[in-house]
Amino acid sequence: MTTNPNRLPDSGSDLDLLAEEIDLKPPSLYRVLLLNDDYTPMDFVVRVLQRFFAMDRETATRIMLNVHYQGSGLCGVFPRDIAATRVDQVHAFARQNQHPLACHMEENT
Ligand code: TYC
Repeated sequence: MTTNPNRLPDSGSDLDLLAEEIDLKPPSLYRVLLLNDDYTPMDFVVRVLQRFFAMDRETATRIMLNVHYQGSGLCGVFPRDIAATRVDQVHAFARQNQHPLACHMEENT
């Protein structure tokens, strides 16, 4: 037996993997970004940011204008499943309302 802290609690056999040989990295986080377009109304984008990213109206308006003038803007940083759900929700809501609004996620390296 060993007191090596890199060994898992139930280790003891030579077949055990060192903890560092297993993927113990914390899960990656993902940035969710809104993209500008020429057609989606500004007030709709503000509503999207309030509804799906829990922003107050002032913050949502600031982010929307940032996207409008800069081309894209950060909505939030989330674990992968949550980021993917937010992207899907934004796309579904935009399509229901016939807007081309686009939303992407990318690993937060
Ligand atoms: N550019 C759009 C307009 O002038 C507004 C807009 C802002 C669209 C942000 C998309 O993600 C967006 N109506």
